[in-house]
Amino acid sequence: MRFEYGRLLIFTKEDVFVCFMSETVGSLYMLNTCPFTWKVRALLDHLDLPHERVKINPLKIKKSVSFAGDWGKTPVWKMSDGEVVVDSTPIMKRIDEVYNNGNLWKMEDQIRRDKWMEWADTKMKDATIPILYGSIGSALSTTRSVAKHERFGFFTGRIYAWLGFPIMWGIIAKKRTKKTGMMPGELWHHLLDEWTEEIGENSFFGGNTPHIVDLAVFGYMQSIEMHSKAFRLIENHSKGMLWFNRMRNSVVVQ
Ligand SMILES: N[C@@H](CCC(=O)N[C@@H](CS)C(=O)NCC(=O)O)C(=O)O
Repeated sequence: MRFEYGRLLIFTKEDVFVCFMSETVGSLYMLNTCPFTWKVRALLDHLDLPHERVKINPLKIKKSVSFAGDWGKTPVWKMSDGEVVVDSTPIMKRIDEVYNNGNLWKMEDQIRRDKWMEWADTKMKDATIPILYGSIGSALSTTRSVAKHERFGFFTGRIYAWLGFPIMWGIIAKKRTKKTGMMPGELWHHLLDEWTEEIGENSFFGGNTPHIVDLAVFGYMQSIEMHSKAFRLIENHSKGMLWFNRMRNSVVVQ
C-alpha cells in the first residue's frame, strides 16, 4: 500500500491499482510502456480523474481485453457505467466529452486541430519505434527496460529482453528508419522543430493552456522518457524540452 499521484493506492495480486479516496470514473487497461496508453494517461492526469489502471501481461493482450471484441490492443477504456472505448485518440475525445464538456478538444480552427492530431498520430507514432530500437545498443536497453516495466512472468521477461531486441532492431526499427531516411535522433529533432514552430510564441499548441493535441504529443514523449538511453537523444532539443517541461507543470496531478 502506498501513496501515488496524491491518492491512496493498493497493489493487489493482479497489480490492479485501486483508488480509494474517491469513486473512479473508469478503468484503463494498459501496458506501462505503450505510447498510446501514455496519451490517455496524460489526459486522465491532466483532468485529475480518479481511475483504475489495470496492467496486463503483454503476451496476453487479446485475452485480457476480450471484453472489447476483436480489438485486441491497448489501451482500452471501460467507463464506470460499462461503456467500452478503444483506440487512444477516440478514448481521449470521449473522456474529454463526458468529464470535461469537450473543452480540451474544442478549437475554433478545426482544420488546424485535425491536421496536428493526425500529425501526432502518424509522425510521432512512426518515430517512436526507431528511437527506442534504432541502434543495437538502444534496442537491447529498451527491451530490458520493457521487461522490467511490464507484467511479464519472471522467465518470459528475460526471454523477451534478450530474444526481442534483435527482432526490434534488425527488422522493425530498420524498416521504419529507412522510410524517412533520417537517423532516429535526427528524425525526432526534425519533428520537434516542426512542433515548436507551430506553437510559435504561445506556451502550448492550445495557446495559454494545453489542448488534447498537446497531451497526445506529451504522451508519446513520456513513453520514450521512461527509457533513459533513448530519451537522451531528444533531451538536447532545447525548445522542445521547454514545451515538455511546461506540459509537465501544467498537469494537475503528478
Ligand atoms: N491506434 C491504436 C494502436 C494501439 C496499439 O497498437 N497498441 C499496441 C501496444 S502499444 C498493441 O496493443 N499491440 C498489440 C497488437 O497489435 O496485437 C491506438 O492509438 O490506441
